[in-house]
Amino acid sequence: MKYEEMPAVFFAENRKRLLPFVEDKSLILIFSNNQMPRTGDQYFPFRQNANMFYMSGINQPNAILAICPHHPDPDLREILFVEQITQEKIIWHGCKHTVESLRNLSGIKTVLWTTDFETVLRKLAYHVHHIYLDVAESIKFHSEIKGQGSLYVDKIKSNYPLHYYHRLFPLLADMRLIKSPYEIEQIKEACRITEKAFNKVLQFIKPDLWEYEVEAEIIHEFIRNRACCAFDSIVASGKNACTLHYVDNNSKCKDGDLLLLDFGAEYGNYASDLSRTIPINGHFTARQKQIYDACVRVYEYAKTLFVPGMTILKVYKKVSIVMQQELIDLGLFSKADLENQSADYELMKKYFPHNISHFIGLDVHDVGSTDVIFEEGMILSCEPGIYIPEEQIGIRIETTIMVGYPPVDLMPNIPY
Ligand SMILES: [Mn+2]
Repeated sequence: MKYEEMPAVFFAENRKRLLPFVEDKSLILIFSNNQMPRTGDQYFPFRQNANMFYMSGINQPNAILAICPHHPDPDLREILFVEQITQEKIIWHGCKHTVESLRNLSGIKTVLWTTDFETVLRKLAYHVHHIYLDVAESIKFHSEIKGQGSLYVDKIKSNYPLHYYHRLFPLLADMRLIKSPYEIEQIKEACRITEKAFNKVLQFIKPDLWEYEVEAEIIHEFIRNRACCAFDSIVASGKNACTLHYVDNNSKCKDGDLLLLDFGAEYGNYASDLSRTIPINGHFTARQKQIYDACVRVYEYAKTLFVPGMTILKVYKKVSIVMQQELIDLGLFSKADLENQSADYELMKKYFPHNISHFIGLDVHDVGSTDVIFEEGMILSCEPGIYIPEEQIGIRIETTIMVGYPPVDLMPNIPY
């Protein structure tokens, strides 16, 4: 790995912290993400299942973590199954890990081959009543492709039909909400790298560049800082900024237009998320400045709301009141229009159609729903935007922020 590994004690603590939340006589199973085949003999770049990384630090496919806290054999209480390290694999791929280095990385003493999993599983299952399986869950996202855990579910359930089965995902999701000091350091590093890339863009940007040239500057800066993209970078000039997830990045940056950038470095599997909107020629028009300043006022107000006790939903409601007034002042609708709208926020959503925030962590849209009550150490985005397609203007300002009294902007030096 290019980045600094996190200490094994972090992963060991996570495993320990889970135990009070599971039944007595339990077995917990977490699976690596699969390699996703491309065509020919290639795979898409591998990215670990966030839960597997969180509990083991292991960044490779075909690995399984088994935790069986009350097993009579102490050597079987924590087991890491990994793909067998063979001489042939070493010739092709090098010796990325030894059994010893995997032990040091994860803090797990017992490292076995994944091919031994079914045999060992019998020894584990015999001593437990409950089996917790990690299957990815999301309110907003569903994939037809079966990932990691779900491929094992049917087989394990049919081999052990009389055990009690439980969802592991919600337990780990709750744990992942509050970031440990180790995680905060990783995210801060991701933010610092994002800042470097933005400063590069500020020096680089001028009329007639292509959006992909700007994107290339960002990626260049990420890689030379041992990071990658936490998500596909949005480099959207002019009217492209009104397409919220514009990632084509293949238009020319025109003199007089604005450029909306939404990107973030991922460092050691931890994400950051930044949006800035800049004038391509260095100068705002009067109207651009008027809309930009409105967005800045909403942004600065919104940032103060990331305090314990709030929720994303509560932040959204408070921000909406301020945003609605700004949109009225920009002449986009009137107070009377607002009183007559048929549904809450209907008019505002025309110009600010997305949410104000999401959790950030091992995934850029991390675990945590809009009704989770904020506690210190939670990390989120703060991202108001104003999009006016008829004026070909889209503006978003976003930072990565940590809940606290007062909230801590983790990108304090990035200008806006
Ligand atoms: Mn975001």
